[in-house]
Amino acid sequence: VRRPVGEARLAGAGPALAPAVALALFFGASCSGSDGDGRREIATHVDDWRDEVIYMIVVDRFDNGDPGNDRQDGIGPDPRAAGPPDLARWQGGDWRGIRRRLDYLAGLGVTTLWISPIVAQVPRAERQDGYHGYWAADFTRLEPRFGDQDELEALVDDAHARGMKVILDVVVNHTGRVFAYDLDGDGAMDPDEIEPPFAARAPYAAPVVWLGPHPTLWRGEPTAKTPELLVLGADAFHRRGKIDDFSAPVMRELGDFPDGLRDLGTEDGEIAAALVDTWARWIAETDVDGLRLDAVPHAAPAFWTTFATGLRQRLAPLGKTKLLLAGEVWNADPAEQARYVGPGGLDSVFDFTFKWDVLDAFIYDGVAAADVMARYERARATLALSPQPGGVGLSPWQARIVFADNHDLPRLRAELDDPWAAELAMTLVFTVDAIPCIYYGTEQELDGNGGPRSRERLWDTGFSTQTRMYRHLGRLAALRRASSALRRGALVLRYASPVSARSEAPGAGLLAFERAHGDDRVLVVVNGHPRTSAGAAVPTGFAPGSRLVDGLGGRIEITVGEDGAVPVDVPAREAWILMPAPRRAEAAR
Ligand SMILES: [Ca+2]
Ligand SMILES: [Ca+2]
Ligand SMILES: [Ca+2]
Repeated sequence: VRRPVGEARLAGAGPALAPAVALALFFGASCSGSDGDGRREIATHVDDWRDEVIYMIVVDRFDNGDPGNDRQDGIGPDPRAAGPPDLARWQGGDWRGIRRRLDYLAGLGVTTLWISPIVAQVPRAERQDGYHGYWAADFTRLEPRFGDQDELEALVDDAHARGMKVILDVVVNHTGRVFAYDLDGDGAMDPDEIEPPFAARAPYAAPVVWLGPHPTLWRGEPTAKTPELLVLGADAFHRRGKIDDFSAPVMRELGDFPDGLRDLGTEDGEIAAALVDTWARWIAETDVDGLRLDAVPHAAPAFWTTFATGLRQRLAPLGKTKLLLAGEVWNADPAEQARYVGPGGLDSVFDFTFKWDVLDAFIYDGVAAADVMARYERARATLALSPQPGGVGLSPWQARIVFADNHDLPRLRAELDDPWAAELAMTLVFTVDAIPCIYYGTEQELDGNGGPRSRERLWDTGFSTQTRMYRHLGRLAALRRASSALRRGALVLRYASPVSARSEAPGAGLLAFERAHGDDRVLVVVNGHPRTSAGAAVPTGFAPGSRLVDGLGGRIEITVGEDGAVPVDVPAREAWILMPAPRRAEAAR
């Protein structure tokens, strides 16, 4: 039972690090896939994560499969409301909605669903709702607007039945606004008690006002039938007030996220262990294949080693290996990303270096291909670390996830409303040596410009499979399926123009790289120039005399010269994926 923010009840800042431990009834285990003890069997469903195409879903915005769960406790979309939807508020999407669109996703070539957080939310604040899922009210209950546990398990089972995997989005750094700082001690939340300034030396001494029930974590083995609850009191949180400088290290780790989210004491041994137990249990109950971890730099690096190692140790004996642990490190500096993928840490990061310093720089800003590829090489050298023991079996570089936009950024088409530029960006996402990720709605050419505006309701589009971008992404995914080089081959740079992609010099904007795996080899040639074609003789690893064609369907046919080079002249903002002629017929099948 959750109360809306504002209906406060008072609780002292008691000794909550020795919290009340309560017994909770075991969730009714799903009938499907149970091992006879009532426990669901879990397994590893992935071979090599580099073979995957990830699709990120904001559950509230994808499809509404059950209007009956939209409103809870009087909070949710108003079916009588007229006019355009208020995208800062709940819209009604749910797990059943995703489940009924798996054909649409398979047609796009998606193999892994990354779904926004699943746990119960603080439903409403002044300016927005918890529709996005990043405002946990409790870690041991599911958000009822998204469905119940049977719905979540059914989604995972249906995905697995067609070879798709599911990644859960997880926030451990903070909860939603579960309490206010009661600075004046009047037992109620006042406006200046939501985000008090950062306290550099010690937690606020004032008591807190709880705005709903205390959040809970589970403790114990993930398969225990009667898990213990760890009830989080005020002392489980840092209580330092607001982060107003995200570059200040202490504030970054101990402060509250904007809008009054509450920073959890993840360095505390008991809390860290319970976070491991809680997420091991959710994975054991749902059989999901990986976690996307939110706000990684806001918890201490040592916490992530505890969390990652703990999950692997608990889940491997149950049959769940190759669990992907991929962190959101909101930083273009590869050295910052590398802090969290050292020995025993996370498997992978979302590659913000690629997004900002390579893709955006090259396509949006016209930075010379040679300069962006120098940044790429620096990132490669920094993240070429060992695979995690018991992890996914790939180095952090091989397992990193690349993207052109996401739920926290303006959409691709908002930043540059040019379908050719958008296609070029997605071609690079699908052809560099990383796991590609599509933000939902890219295939419908949505153009929301950041915040709730770029978390549109996908069902308003009608789920057409005939848009230009849907077909482009489908082709790219088919090429990856057909080519182990595109999935697993190392990247070898073959040509990078040293001049700006806005310059009129010959070859300006040209970038070419090759990927090879076994006998399979492809050459990707890209022109980032918005107006003029770019040509050069590009060295290749193909045998002289080989005939190459464009896997993307362009009417290109090129013969490799005696010196192994190919002459190319690529039109403005176009890309070719060159491969031996017979392979094109294979890829098209
Ligand atoms: Ca619904
Ligand atoms: Ca007060
Ligand atoms: Ca923190």
